[in-house]
Amino acid sequence: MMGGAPGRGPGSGSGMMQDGGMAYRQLSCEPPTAVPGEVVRVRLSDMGMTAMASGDAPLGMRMVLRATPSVVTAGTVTLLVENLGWRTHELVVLPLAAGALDGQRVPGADGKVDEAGSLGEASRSCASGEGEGIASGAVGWVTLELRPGRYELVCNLTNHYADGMHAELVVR
Ligand SMILES: [Cu+2]
Repeated sequence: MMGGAPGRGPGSGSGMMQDGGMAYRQLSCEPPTAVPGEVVRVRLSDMGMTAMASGDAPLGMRMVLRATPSVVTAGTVTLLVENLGWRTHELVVLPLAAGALDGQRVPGADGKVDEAGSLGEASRSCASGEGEGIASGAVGWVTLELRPGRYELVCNLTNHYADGMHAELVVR
């Protein structure tokens, strides 16, 4: 629990005032200053336009997953993931089949894609590895040993893949 008494302060009461409603969130925690291997910075965002973004996302919402750089050298790679959106997100690393492009997977009835062959994920707030998701405004990270190949970085929360949260990562 963060400091501050409940029911006090400008955030209480009805509605939430947000300066510049479309602005990215301020990050609530800092990524580690030193991580192993080559660093890929991943930014997750959504155009929720509201701080009340709970429940499953609808199809057709615009969501973005961007990775920089998109090409790295084989070996130790740390994915540093910033959730700049209003919703909880995550990052899962999947192999990309020869000839396939990112975004071509077909989600199941649950709005998620098959995670078979997953190499790992960053889905904890302010921590490394797998958890319950990276909260809005938080950072997560994961360090992986990646062989040469093509990978797809996805957010696999319900409907997020179909809403645009995928990007290719090439390992040489
Ligand atoms: Cu997401």
